[in-house]
Amino acid sequence: MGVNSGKQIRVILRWIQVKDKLEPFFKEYGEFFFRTKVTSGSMTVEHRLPEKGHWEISDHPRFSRVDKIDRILFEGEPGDTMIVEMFGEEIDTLSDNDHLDPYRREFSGDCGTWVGAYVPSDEGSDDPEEMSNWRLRYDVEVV
Ligand SMILES: [Ca+2]
Ligand SMILES: [Ca+2]
Ligand SMILES: [Ca+2]
Repeated sequence: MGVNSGKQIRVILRWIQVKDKLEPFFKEYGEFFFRTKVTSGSMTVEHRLPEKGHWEISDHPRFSRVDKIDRILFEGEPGDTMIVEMFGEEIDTLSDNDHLDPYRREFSGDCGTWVGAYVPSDEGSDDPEEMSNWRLRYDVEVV
């Protein structure tokens, strides 16, 4: 019996914001898609955002954020640990895609302690959710 047996958690991605469009200065936006991967216990759940195609995202502060994503990345019984990973790519046709910094956060122990909003700029200068070229928010809930 694991410490989290019989419990249910949910991980919900709220928004992402791109700080570098990874395109030449004369292009207004980049063509982005994201992959998410949450591993807990024997379960690994992956998603692509958007499901097909890409989002056009500028790095102008007014147009750099994809809001209200509200996508459930994981729902179920957690194991003793959980690893949340997210990857972003900017699609280029004449060269390899550009990559955003990979995101990773590990949780362990009682899943009650995992509950919260994981946001940029609440953990000082090396906040995991505040990366060099993008930032994000997701929530962990015990259902
Ligand atoms: Ca590019
Ligand atoms: Ca491009
Ligand atoms: Ca944070």
